[in-house]
Amino acid sequence: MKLSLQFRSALVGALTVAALASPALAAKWRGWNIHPEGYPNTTAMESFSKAVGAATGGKLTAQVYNGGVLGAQPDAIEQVRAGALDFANFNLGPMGPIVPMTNIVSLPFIFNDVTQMHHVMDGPVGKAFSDAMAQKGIVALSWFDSGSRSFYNTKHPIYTPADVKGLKLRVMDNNLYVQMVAQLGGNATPMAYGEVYQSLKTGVIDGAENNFPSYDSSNHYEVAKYYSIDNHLIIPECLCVSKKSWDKLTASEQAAVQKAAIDAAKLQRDLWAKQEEASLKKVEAAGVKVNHVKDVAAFQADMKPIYAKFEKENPQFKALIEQIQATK
Ligand code: GTR
Repeated sequence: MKLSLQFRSALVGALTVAALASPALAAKWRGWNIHPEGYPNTTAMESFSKAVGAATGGKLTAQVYNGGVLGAQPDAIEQVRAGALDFANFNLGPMGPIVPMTNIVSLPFIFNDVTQMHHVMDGPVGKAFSDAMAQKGIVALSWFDSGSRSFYNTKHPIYTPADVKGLKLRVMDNNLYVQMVAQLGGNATPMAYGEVYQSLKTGVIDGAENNFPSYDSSNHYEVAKYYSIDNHLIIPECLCVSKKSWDKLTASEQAAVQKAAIDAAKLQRDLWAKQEEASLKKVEAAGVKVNHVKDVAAFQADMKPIYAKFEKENPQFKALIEQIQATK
């Protein structure tokens, strides 16, 4: 009895390895990543690539191209949908125009803190988002951290909404951010991430908004020396796979890729927390003036019309918004 059980489990083990090592088709996946070497997301994407190769005995290879060399984020999202790219680390900000439900996380101040965002994304709301994304051809396998975003600029610290007045600020490609800056009296310019450094340097824009690790790794801190913490956006990111590529995998390959994505997200979240501190120290040492805005409530109050408009135009998302707000 004992022997036959051992034999059974050895057989199951051997079958699993055989299944993983024999995909329906050998495939070479290409992945999009906007960040440079050493950034937490890059390290996590590289570990995902390695794990996928190892788990499939090299039949499925997943090569990630870093630094945004495969193009700007909105284009990359379209390419993943079309199956021209196989996987990516996307921010849900530029996902909004394609998957309207994900616009909910682009409502300024929707999350109080990162812990609440985790609880939301790891629960039913996260599941609703991934279902909506899958319908648009994007399979979200795990959620990465992206900290919280605040404004930085070349002119002066921002303490009150009045300090935003007249500033030309770069935003990601989503009309909600244009509205957000307009509500504070600034002028928003949607622009590709890769163009921001030069635009800050030449004065085409006065500022932008991002988390500390991106402000650091993009070198924006070298040219825009005032970083003012208001934490207006806490946007989750995904490790996503093209549905076209995903559907070609066997069930056991999908399980292996899913596990690699969950492991990559755990690694990313660990590295993220450390990187936030390291980047803050680095930019301060480089002469950046970091300040907290005086009254976050004043910024939040200015966002009320955005919520009213969004809720009027998207009554179908009311319940989800309330679910998020009720999550601790
Ligand atoms: C970063 C994010 C990128 C990209 C970038 C941007 O924080 O990780 O995916 O969205 O911001 O501002 O374009």
